[in-house]
Amino acid sequence: MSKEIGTPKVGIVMGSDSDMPVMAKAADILEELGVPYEMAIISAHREPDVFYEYAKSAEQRGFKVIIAGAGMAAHLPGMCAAIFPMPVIGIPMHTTSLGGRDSLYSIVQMPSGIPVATVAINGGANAGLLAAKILATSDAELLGRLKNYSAELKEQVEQKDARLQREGYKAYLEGRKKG
Ligand code: RP5
Repeated sequence: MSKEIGTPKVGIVMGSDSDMPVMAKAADILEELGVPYEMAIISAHREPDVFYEYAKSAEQRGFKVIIAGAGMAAHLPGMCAAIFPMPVIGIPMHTTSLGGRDSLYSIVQMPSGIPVATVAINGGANAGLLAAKILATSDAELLGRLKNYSAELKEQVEQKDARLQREGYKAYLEGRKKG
């Protein structure tokens, strides 16, 4: 369990510490948007009893969304969705053997009745954003922060295009290589 800003509203859970660099991107976004979360490493396969307790108690502990990341035979998100009654967002991990398609198919192909909102392979940041957007449906201040976030993204693209128009593509590419 880790970093908290108030009572955690989002549970971030991963099957192994090898997933942490991707899961950290979800945590970074939630911190930027001021959404309290709790992070845990829990393996559905290696410690099913601990996993069951986590998923079973998540609602009572105040979680409104769970972000679950796993790789290979990635059952953690789907099993969270089977037990936790609110939204579950799944992050398929990139894998060396099958490039993450194993994780993606394991997470996205849920049976009817048990949905997992699956983001891209290694899509940690989008998982954090999606969790925040779900919470923003009943939190006007958070919605405002999300709108500012989107406005900043737009501004970044506009600045890049202005630079391209100013410098031309050759100088632009040189600048990218240097810095
Ligand atoms: C999954 O197996 C984890 O989510 C991880 O992505 C993958 C490999 O785990 P480690 O062998 O690195 O612990 O359960």
